[in-house]
Amino acid sequence: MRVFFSEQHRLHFPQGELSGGELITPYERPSRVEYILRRLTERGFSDVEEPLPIDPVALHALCDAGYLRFLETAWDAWIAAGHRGEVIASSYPARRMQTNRPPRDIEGLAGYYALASETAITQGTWEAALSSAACAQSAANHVADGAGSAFALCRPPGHHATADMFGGYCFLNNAALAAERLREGGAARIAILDIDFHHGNGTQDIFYGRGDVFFGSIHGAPEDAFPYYSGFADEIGQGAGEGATLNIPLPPRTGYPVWSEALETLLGGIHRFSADALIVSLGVDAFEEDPISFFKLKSDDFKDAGRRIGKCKLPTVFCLEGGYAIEAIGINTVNVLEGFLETS
Ligand code: OKP
Ligand code: ZN
Repeated sequence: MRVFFSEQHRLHFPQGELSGGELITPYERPSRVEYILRRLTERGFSDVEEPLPIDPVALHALCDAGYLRFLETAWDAWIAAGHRGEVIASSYPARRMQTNRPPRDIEGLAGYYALASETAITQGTWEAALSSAACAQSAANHVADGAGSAFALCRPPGHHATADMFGGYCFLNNAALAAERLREGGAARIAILDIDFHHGNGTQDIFYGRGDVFFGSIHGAPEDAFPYYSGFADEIGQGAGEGATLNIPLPPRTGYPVWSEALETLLGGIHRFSADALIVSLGVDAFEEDPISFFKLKSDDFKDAGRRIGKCKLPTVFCLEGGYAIEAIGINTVNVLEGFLETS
């Protein structure tokens, strides 16, 4: 399985994540990918390639133009306004306020394009986000060209990002870009399987009205887990997309017996959808030792999950999402890939 990876991810490393009222060292940090790269090497995944630069046409087809301009210029505007910290949103267009009037002031604009305040924008964020999206796009091109599978080692992650919002450590929706690439490459129907602990609200939002892209997710129930306001079981898609969204929220302390049953339900949905290709939003924060999640999967469970996914026998692009138990992130991620290769 070819791995797509760019060193440019290092350009995004905020000093602060707003957590419990404090600015802490972000969970989503550059060393995450070092652990994954080391494990990939140990396990013989030696085909690691730099992605081609992002295709700007595809990026603009996916995202709001004002949002892209904001991401590109936010840091400079923030500094020019005299702010001394990192770009962190603090005001939001909340219930009954104006959601379609981007303010001129950069502090207001940050909240206009944000969905949460834990995620800071810094000097290199835009370049890093582009490189992450490029990994997903190149991986999808590789699979569209006939490879059975590919792994996009994306950092920063993408599944919380919508066409016009950042947050939850995400800026550009890597999985959505990969899905559109596979569509252009000839796959008529795409399934996105999101096994990250957190609900992939961004991916869901992007495809909510689409009948040609299935989105299925297992995640911590919104009552108890970020992103709190989406991922309920009754969110099933709308219009042409009705029935093409499948959410399985699960409660605190859920272990592999229940989790794997939910996975089988999603895989059944993907089978009935008759997808031609699969994207896996591969977060491994369902791990029992993850510091910001509450599922109880063990490292071996990730291999079994990979085996189950492989049985779909679909061309598959894996996009890295979350996973914050740093010492185990390599083992858990590569376990999914190895399980997949055993059965696919
Ligand atoms: C991103 B991905 C910690 C709360 C963290 C944001 C979580 C983003 C997860 N105090 N809230 O889905 O792994
Ligand atoms: Zn997550």
